[in-house]
Amino acid sequence: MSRAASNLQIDSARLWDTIHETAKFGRTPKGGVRRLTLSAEDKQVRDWFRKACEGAGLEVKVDALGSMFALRKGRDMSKPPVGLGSHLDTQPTGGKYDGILGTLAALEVVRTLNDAGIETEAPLCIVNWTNEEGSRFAPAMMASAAYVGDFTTDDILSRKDAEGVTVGQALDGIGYRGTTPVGAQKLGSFVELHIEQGPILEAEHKTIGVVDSGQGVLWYDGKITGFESHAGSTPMPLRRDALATLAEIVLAVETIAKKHGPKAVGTMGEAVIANPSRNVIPGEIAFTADLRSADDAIMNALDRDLRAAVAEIAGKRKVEVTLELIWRKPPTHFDPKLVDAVQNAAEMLGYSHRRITSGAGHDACNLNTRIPTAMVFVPCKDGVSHNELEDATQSDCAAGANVLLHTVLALTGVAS
Ligand code: HGY
Ligand code: MN
Ligand code: MN
Repeated sequence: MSRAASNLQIDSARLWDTIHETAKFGRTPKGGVRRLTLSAEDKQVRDWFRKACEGAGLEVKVDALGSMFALRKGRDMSKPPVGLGSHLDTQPTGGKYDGILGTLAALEVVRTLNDAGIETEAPLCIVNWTNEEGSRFAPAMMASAAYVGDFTTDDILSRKDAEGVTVGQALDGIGYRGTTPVGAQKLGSFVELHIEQGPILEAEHKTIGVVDSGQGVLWYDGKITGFESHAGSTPMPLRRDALATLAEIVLAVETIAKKHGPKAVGTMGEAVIANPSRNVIPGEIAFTADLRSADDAIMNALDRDLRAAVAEIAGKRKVEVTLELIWRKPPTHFDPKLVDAVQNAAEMLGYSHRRITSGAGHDACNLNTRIPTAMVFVPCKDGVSHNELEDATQSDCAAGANVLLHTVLALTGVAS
């Protein structure tokens, strides 16, 4: 690689500015970002991103699920592009960095190559994946999952949010149902920069996480059907209380996750009481459960134990509980060669680093099922994410972007 390329560093201030400039799209009073996928705020940041990519000389295409692909030509266009990027949608109580850092660092990599007049051998393609978060529409990482063939485009287009709006309608609503078929934009490999969203790197004073694996994910939709009745006149032994049932299930999820820990976690993030009233015993509740482990066998044990606990609680309380496994994402083992390329870049740049497993799911975990993929982590403050307090330092973001830059250059090769 030429001396100019090997000494290349991104423009830290410019990256930092873009992170804080785009944070205004969906900014919350607490300083977070609420930018649900395919919302008006998502449109704002997508429009900004398209303009910035075109301003950097990239050709932007949008696929049928709204994922955005921004292509930088290479000397040899017969080679598949090296992909880099992440997502721009956020959780309802999201922060400025989750997904955004990886997508904007990819733009910064291109801007840095442009400033240096460097042409890569293979082309590059920046990607903003639609609906990584899975908060408004399930499952998470849905567009990259469709890209690798886990779901059909039509299946994903028909997914509905809590208001009954489909993905297709939401895409049309913001003008991002693209004409490129899902999967048509080929990628030869993919590298994603992301904040760790956990406490390890910060606790160990490591700048870079060389991500070699990722937890598997189990998502369930559940429904409890008990019996509405009078809060005052119904004797306790006669009640079929859906909310008391839910309370037991929540504690069962916690107990099961702890039983299989430390390589297991369990969360019940949503519960909706139908027709709630303070003096009516709840009769119907919809809920969701999210269980994860980096170990396939533990995932199976989590599923088995959850089903057994739900059946036992339902029987004891004489209520009906349905539990549907709507998404099973096996654990991820990233491509060893690409993981080594990330580690080599961190070493060449002199950053402290360590191998790490991702607790969170990422689009890279889907891409990895089809093409060589790796991830780069940087610390976030107190390991906090999916919270408006999410924070990171400019120097760590720059370090991650530099590792992304040099990992990508190792994959594309430098023509001039
Ligand atoms: O759920 C996840 O792990 C990701 O943050 N969407
Ligand atoms: Mn993310
Ligand atoms: Mn997230």
